[in-house]
Amino acid sequence: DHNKLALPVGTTLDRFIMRKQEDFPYATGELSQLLRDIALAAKIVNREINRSGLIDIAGAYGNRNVQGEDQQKLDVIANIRFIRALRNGGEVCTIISEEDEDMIQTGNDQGKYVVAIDPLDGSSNIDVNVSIGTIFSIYRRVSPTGRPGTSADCLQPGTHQVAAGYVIYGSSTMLVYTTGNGVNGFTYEPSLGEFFLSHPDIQTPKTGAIYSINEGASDTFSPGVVAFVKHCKDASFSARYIGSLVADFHRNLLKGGIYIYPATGKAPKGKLRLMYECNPLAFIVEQAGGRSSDGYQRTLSIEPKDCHARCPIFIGSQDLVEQAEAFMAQETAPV
Ligand code: P6P
Repeated sequence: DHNKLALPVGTTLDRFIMRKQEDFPYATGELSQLLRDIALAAKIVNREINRSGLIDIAGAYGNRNVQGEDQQKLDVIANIRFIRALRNGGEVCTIISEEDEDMIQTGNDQGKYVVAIDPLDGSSNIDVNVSIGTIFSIYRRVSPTGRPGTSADCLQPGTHQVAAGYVIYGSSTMLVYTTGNGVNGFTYEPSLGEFFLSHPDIQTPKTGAIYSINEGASDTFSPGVVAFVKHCKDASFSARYIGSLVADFHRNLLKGGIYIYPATGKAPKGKLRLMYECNPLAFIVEQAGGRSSDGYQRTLSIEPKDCHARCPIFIGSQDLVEQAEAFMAQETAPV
């Protein structure tokens, strides 16, 4: 069918969005506009990041964000840019952001969508030129339009996502997203200011030989995690941990592998956030044929308790996540 009509590599993001919208007979273009708004903000943030070494904006901002972390100026700029783009686009009524404790009301009370976003994840990596990323998740609001969004609009399980994606600001800048019909990757050409389809219909390998986990915390890993990590070593896997979620995730998505941020002594519920880190990446990896859980439960079915809830994450190639889950199940099985 039309949807399976593969658009040629080199198609621009705009044309791709337009052609895909035609596949949705009742689409009225709001989601398409929303995706364009995100791409615009990504271009602006990309430019700021590439200049950050030159202009004195890379240093710590001084005040601390809700995460209690030093707020890098680029964090703040990225947050401002994405919120502004979503506000001006008019399609989004409410935003939850890693950078803000409370829901952000855009004033677009007629907006049908809610966005959860980590505007610049891995910001501690900015000063050392490591790849960083934006992660976003899009939901249809459940409350009636004509008034601001509610917490019920924001606290939906990951299975309710209508779209999710990330931008990786790396050796090249890419936008990777899904609307529930597969995953497509677009590479940014700064000289033209355009994203071009470079990775159509991404399928993550069913298995792999890369494991990504911060073994500095291994003394506090649960027995199931210790056993799975040993299994990876016995199988001569490569250990690859950049310490920047989007970069670690993107490499494993393309090459196969597993990324784990488990419960640790310092992070008893894991460190990563359900709404704007785990759920969007879980949607993407499932659409690419992979798997994501907290070790026991499918990430997408976790009921969010609050906007900034944390959860453990085991995400990547289906076989590896299933193997890790088997070790976690043994751990809880009566000895
Ligand atoms: P740790 C960066 O601060 C981040 O949120 C993710 O991008 C990254 O994967 C993780 O935390 C690294 O955490 O505890 O291993 O330094």
